[in-house]
Amino acid sequence: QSLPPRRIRLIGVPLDLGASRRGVDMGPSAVRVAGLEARLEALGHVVTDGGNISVAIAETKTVGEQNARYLKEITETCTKAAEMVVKTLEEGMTPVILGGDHSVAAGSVSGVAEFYRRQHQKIGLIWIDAHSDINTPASSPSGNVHGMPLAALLGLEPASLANIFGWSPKVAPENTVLVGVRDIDATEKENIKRAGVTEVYTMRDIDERGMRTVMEEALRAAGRGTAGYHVSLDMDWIDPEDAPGVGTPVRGGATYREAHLAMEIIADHGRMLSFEIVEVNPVIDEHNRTADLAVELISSAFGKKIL
Ligand code: 5AB
Ligand code: MN
Ligand code: MN
Ligand code: MN
Repeated sequence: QSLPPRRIRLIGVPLDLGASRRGVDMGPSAVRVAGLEARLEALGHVVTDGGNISVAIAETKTVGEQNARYLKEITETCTKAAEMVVKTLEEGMTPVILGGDHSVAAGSVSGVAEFYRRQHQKIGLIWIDAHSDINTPASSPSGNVHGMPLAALLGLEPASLANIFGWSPKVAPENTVLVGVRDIDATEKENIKRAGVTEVYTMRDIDERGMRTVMEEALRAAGRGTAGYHVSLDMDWIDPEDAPGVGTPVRGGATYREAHLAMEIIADHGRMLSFEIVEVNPVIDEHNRTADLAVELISSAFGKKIL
């Protein structure tokens, strides 16, 4: 349609070690089965499926430290994902990462940041989620690493995730934007301050000011002085009525239409560098509805228009 066609590489990361509910490792498969490649190609994009990054399974590993469970294995997987993202960008393609639990973002965002750093450019980050994912091992109530990737990317902890490619932070706080949050741990509020993130748009902001205004402000902040931004979309952002297949559902999320509008606005702005969809859990989904919605939202972010 109206957006210039892109060359897209799908990168599956069947990781569930970061979450306590099992099954998000089947997320990449569910999103593929829902027809992602064909839907993106119907929009004029050229899509190659890069397959999956290899991931350890819980049954063959030990938990490690209880305050950051499976951190070693998660770091290995995130590092591989980061390298694949760099390679994809070097080849002139747009990475679309299919999670997996949200800890994969520590890898994908590191990859995008590394690629642009080599060109002396910064990147922005749009974090769309019911949660703020800014716990550290010390602050986490669960020890689940999928609640920590944003802390790592902003240069807090876990250190092994923060230091992928040997440097940190991967994103500046002023270019990091949270959208749709509604369940933030008390300890995370401290970490948001500590990291210096001010661009936090809660569900209340969306209720009061509307998705349009919120997205315009969010994209402006993420885009200021950067090459563009990575979009990290946690499906639990959407109301569980429409996206039941997620491990940590929270009532009061974005509606079907609001979610589409946000993606359409991202497409209109044309500055998205890479995209990722995480936390689709087929084990608790209803007839693949959440994966179907994920495909619809990715299509909107890549230029699908009603007319
Ligand atoms: B998700 C919680 N804050 O740290 C924690 O789904 C939930 O990637 C984290 O946003 C949710 O365990 C992680 C209570
Ligand atoms: Mn193809
Ligand atoms: Mn998340
Ligand atoms: Mn979440």
